[in-house]
This record gives sequence, structure tokens and C-alpha cells, in this order.
Amino acid sequence: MERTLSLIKPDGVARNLIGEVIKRFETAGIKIVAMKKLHLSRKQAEGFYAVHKERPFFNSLMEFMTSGPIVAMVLEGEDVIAHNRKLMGATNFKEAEEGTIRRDYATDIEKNVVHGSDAPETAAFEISYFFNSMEIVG
Ligand code: YYY
Ligand code: MG
Repeated sequence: MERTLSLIKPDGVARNLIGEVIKRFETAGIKIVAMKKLHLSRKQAEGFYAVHKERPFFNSLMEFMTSGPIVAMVLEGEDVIAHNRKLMGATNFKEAEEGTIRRDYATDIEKNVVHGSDAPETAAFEISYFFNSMEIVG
């Protein structure tokens, strides 16, 4: 069994898509083993997205990610890192496959509703960024 971090970004929360996103995970057989709602500070958002700090979109991404509350979840399942990325669809919703979360709900390359870890190392870092071991209930 593998674990990954999922975020419902400020656009998804503001547009009442929490239930829709969770429904897709549960329907796909993915288990939610931790969940919380929070509003990131600038410092917290910068720490989370540190790998992108030199990218031209970084400042805009920070403004967006701190613009409202998010929902953070730990997902568990077989091959769940890749499975979640498949359910999410491509970063750019215009390139995302039909039936994916981003294709169905994203409005912009930045405002793309969800985040998902992209590899075991990033999943480990991102899960520990939001949750301690007592908050993860398998
Ligand atoms: O992992 P994923 O979210 O699919 O994309 P990343 O390449 O890690 O970029 C993180 C985040 O940054 C993306 O979800 C939207 C935003 N972004 C952007 O605004 N413009 C880009 N050209 C690339 C990414
Ligand atoms: Mg990424």
C-alpha cells in the first residue's frame, strides 16, 4: 500500500468541490486516511512549493495558494501516487484527459482545483509537511 498527499486548492474549496473530489477518490477505491482544512500562510505555501521557487509563475502561485482555505488529505491505495495523478489529469486542464478532475473543473493552468504528489520522495515530504503520524489513521 502506498500513500500520497492530495490538496483541494482554494478554487476547489471556494467553488464547493470538496465533496465532488472526495467522491471521485472513494469511487475509485482510494482510502482517505487523514484530512484537514487550513489556510496557508505565505511562508507555509513557499515551503510546500519550494521546488518551484525559481519558476516565473511562482509569485502568482503563492498569491493563489494563500487566497483562501484548502483541504489537505492523505490518500492510501495500491499505486495511489500514479492513480491520483491519473484522476487529476494534466497540469494544464486543456491537455487533461476527459473525465479527469482538472478537465472537468479547472478554469486556468494555475487554478486547477487539486494537487497530488508526483513521486514517493515528494509524497513522503508533502505528507509530513501537513500531518504527523497521530493524524494518519489507516
Ligand atoms: O504537479 P502539478 O500540479 O500538475 O504541476 P507542477 O508542474 O508541479 O506545478 C505546480 C502548480 O503550479 C500547478 O498545479 C499550477 C502552477 N503552474 C502554473 O501556474 N503555470 C505553469 N506553467 C505550471 C504550473
Ligand atoms: Mg507538482
